Amino acid sequence: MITESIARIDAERLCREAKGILAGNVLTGGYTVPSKKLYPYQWNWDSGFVAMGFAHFDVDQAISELENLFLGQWDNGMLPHIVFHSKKREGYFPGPDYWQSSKFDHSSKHVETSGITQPAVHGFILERMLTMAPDHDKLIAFVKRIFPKIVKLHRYYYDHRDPNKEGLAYIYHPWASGRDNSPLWDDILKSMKIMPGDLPPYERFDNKIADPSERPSQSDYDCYVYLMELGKRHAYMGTGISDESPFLVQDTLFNAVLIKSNESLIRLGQRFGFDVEEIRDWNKQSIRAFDQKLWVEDMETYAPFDMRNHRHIRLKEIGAYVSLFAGIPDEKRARKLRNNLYDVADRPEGFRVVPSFDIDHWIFDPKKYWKGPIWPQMNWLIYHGLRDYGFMGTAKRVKWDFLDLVDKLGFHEYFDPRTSVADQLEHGYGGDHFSWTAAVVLDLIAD
Ligand code: 2M8
Repeated sequence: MITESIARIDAERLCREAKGILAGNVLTGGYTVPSKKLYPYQWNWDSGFVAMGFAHFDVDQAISELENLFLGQWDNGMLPHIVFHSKKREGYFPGPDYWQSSKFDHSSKHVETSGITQPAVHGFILERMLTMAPDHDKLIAFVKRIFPKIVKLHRYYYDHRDPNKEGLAYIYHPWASGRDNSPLWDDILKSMKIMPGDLPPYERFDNKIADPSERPSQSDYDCYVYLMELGKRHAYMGTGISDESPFLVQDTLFNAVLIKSNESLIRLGQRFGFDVEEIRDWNKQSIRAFDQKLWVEDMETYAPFDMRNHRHIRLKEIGAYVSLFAGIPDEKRARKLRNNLYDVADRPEGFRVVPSFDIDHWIFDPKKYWKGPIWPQMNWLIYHGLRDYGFMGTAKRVKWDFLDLVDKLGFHEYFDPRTSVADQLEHGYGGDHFSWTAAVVLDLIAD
């Protein structure tokens, strides 16, 4: 039996601080950075959660957040993972000078951006914003304006990222998964043959701002740059990428988020008089393909599929649980997923949920970025998934473990899942004054 930990938190103080952090991370122009020092531009899925956070106390800013993000949408529909509104070069690598997006005809005509994408949270975020301010005229007008842009983004995935027309979109860079250095990608990255001259000279920025022991390794970074070079060679689109990329993955989290957003678009479209037949067709096929292709019975979980090597990536990790949020598994599979969580939460050695990677695997590292720590937006996604399936005890545990961590350790980017350690630490890991942490705190407390 899972033991519920309803933490005693100072909700009023947390909300006050969360609002202050969000407001403090808004830059001129009306968009929000994830964390001023570490991520000094606008990030894609971060901004989705940020818009949800703002919708609790400043709907105008929530709208401005997504308006600004979609200025970066490419003419082909792709929504990049970073939008560089500011001309100021912040020293960030890879910055606008590296990506050179404006060289390509099908890129955004408004701003410079990166050339890869991130999970498409915008559909369900929009629906959530609307539940907070259902009669807000400006928000309703905005929903009508942005709806076709989100559909265009989804169409890009189905037209350009699904070569076999299976209903599952691929990613060709770990950063597009949102879980940069997850052990999921290790075997593929290790198999990549990088020759002298394949990489341009580059200087990392991230490990100068955050503790290098909490960041991806140098060899991982070389692989990231290799894949960006490959993307750039193919103008960041087209069959060249699916023909050549050693990294070609149908990811769990990425596709579950797409499915959930499709679902929200169907409801929003019906309410505001848009034709939703195309979205219905996509989603029917995607749900079936996800459930059939990504489920690995002997592991009792979903796993990403490595299209280049025609095999599942057989590791237990956090992306699988997002399937609950998307309503994909039947009751039996949902229970199996929930039982995996039980197992982590009830360990005598003491873990908060949800660690981002399998705590029994030798690679598990409770301090290292996506190799083990707890992530705010992931707890939010999993909390809602569990709740929708009626697993209330586990859902509450996911919610309160996270809120308690923020209460004790501050508004950080990610957190140590070990109770013995977390109770002695003075702060969380990675960047501080972190925007999505603040946004998720506001939404979970209000829930
Ligand atoms: C992390 O990713 C960036 C690259 O995009 C990085 O490591 O430099 C990830 O956690 C990603 O999911 C997140 O959107 C981004 C900004 O918070 O940071």
